[in-house]
Amino acid sequence: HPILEQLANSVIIGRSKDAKAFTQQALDASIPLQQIVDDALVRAMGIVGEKFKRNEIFVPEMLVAARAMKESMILLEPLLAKAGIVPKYTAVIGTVQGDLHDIGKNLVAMMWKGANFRVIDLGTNVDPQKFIDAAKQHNPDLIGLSALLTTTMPAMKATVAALKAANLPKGKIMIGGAPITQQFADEIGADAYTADAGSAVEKAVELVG
Ligand code: B1M
Repeated sequence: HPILEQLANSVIIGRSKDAKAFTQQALDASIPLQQIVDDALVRAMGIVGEKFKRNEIFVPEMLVAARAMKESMILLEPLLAKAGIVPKYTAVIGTVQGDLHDIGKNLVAMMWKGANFRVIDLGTNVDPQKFIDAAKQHNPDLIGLSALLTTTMPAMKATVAALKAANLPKGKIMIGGAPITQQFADEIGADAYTADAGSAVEKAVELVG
């Protein structure tokens, strides 16, 4: 649909006002809610993730795209809730204990939302027990851990160990952050490592799908 095409484009280039206006137009044209979400928003954030991965855009562009998506979601969310349309998957995310960096974690969380995940963001400096409590409460399909400091990598290891020991019914563990590597993920038994927010969304869909 041409309106969805325009909505997707305004999200990709991060024009919040346009995103809001095209969302309203799509609603006025009676385009089904799920179609607006899937064909415009999820698709747009997928493209944004791809561009980011290929270094065609950088953090600021990604942030404005996420903000444009948020503007659209402000209009859609109450209608989606009323129609009983809920995100298919749930994710819990947080920055590990001792670590206060949250820009990368927030980007990953926003991209996951763009892929139609319900995201419970525990914030920064999250101790292992808090991850476990949240996992028990929300029964997530995916648990994301972020660490930006070499000194908080042991906290990440401890959190993964604690989550495994908690014997949760489900919940794949994804880790990331500047000092993290695939080798470290293998060492501590995380289910996945991704290097950037674009791959984090691709991998998330692959892990839970
Ligand atoms: Co800090 N800091 N910092 N800092 N800081 C770094 C990380 C550092 C590399 C700077 C340096 O010295 N060159 C260094 C770490 C050195 C090391 O450990 N080897 C460092 C240090 C030392 C510190 C302090 C200790 C400084 C001090 O007080 N002496 C202190 C620690 C505080 C603490 O956490 N306890 C500290 C504090 C801070 C600020 C508060 C000032 C601020 C954070 C603000 C905030 O986050 N709200 C800050 C910042 C901004 C940085 C730098 C400059 C930028 C980090 C960032 O946001 N990058 C950073 C240096 C640098 O990287 N250039 C630095 C942008 C962001 C989009 O990237 O977070 O890597 P990133 O996320 C990426 C990927 O890693 C991945 O996707 C994201 C998007 O592509 N990713 C995931 C991240 N999480 C993921 C999770 C996933 C998957 C992918 O799955 C769940």
